Amino acid sequence: MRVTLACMGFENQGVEALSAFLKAHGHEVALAFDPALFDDKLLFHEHRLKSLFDDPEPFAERVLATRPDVVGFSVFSINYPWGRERARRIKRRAPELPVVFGGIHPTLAPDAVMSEPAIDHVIVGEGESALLDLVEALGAGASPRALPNVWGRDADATVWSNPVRPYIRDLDALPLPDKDLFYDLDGSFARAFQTLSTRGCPYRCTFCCASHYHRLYDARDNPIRRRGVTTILREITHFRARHRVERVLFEDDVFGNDRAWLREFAALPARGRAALQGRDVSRVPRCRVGAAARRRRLLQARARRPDRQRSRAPPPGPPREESRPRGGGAALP
Ligand code: B12
Ligand code: SF4
Repeated sequence: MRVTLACMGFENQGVEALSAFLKAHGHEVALAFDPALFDDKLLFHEHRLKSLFDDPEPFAERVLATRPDVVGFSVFSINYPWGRERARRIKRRAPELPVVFGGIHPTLAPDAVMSEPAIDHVIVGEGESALLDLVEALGAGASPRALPNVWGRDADATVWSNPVRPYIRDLDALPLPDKDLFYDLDGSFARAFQTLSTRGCPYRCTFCCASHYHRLYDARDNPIRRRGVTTILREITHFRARHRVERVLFEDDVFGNDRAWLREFAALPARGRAALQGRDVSRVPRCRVGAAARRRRLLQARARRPDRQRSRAPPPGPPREESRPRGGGAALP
């Protein structure tokens, strides 16, 4: 089967994982990438210029030109409307072509996504095996009605759904991500090499959608899974040999919260000089909790360095007028 995966704005590790998995099982994958000029939902938004470039029709044509048997959209909440609009255009031109949505937004709100008639299936949670099963069922003309993680719609428009299968525990058994999908399109994607050392987050911050996974999956199924240091090294070495990698960015929700793993990882530059020498390896503080912890550590480090503290202290002398307590009241402790 030929699957076209569609996404916008940025390199997408979910798409890379799905593509690698489908290809490892003998399917063909094409990428339909929309750079979403002037409205990439993160860095650049310029309304007037955006309206010049934001035409869903050519994108739908591009998807159909790849001659897919199945089209999959990967979306967050913020770019779901982008995907929905393009799915509508595709459906208008090719009503029989199955359109599947996956990613964090369909995982959080599958019923809302399924209420869109242009979308035939939603896959919630981890997508590798679920998408493979769905593609193979569709290819064989079999019913996808009982496939775990998969949502769909009957002929009478009744929406059906299935519980999820367990998490993939052994991340090292997965094929390396298909980064060439993006790198062949634009080599500059490789410069900031995005990777992950884990999947999932063990915490349940109420404001964060990562906590939803604790509700979606069996409570006994620990969401955090870790890749081996050797696998990560193999991945970086593999892509560095083919592309110009300048920085390595770890996009984990929680990075390095396992000390034994971290010790092994810390020894990685010594072990893998060919892969990392002279490279800038950083952990992107995606997670606000991670960022807050980092800030706390910085403050603690600063507190231990009195010279730094002094340089930030207000100049000697009486307090400036505006910083005195107002109304003659006592200063708060
Ligand atoms: C890396 C990352 C980024 C990168 C890359 C984004 C990208 N386009 O991929 C950058 C820095 C660019 C980024 C930007 C933003 N991000 Co971000 N990002 C992440 C992060 C940390 C990791 C995502 C990842 O690569 N996961 C690893 C892959 C393997 O997993 P996955 O993506 O979930 O994919 C699996 C399944 O979801 C499923 N799947 C995914 N796609 C599809 C498609 C189909 C067809 C199927 C069947 C299945 C499927 O199968 C995949 C394999 O199992 C997540 C947090 C997280 N843990 O998910 C936040 C997260 C996705 N980001 C978030 C947000 C809010 C943003 C921004 C909107 C931030 C902003 N503007 O302030 C922008 C959006 C930019 C854009 N246009 O995409 C939120 C999304 C919340 C929501 N409800 O949508 C998250 C969940 C963080 C959070 N906890 O709040 N982000
Ligand atoms: S905010 Fe961070 S620590 Fe909290 S649930 Fe989300 S990803 Fe996990």
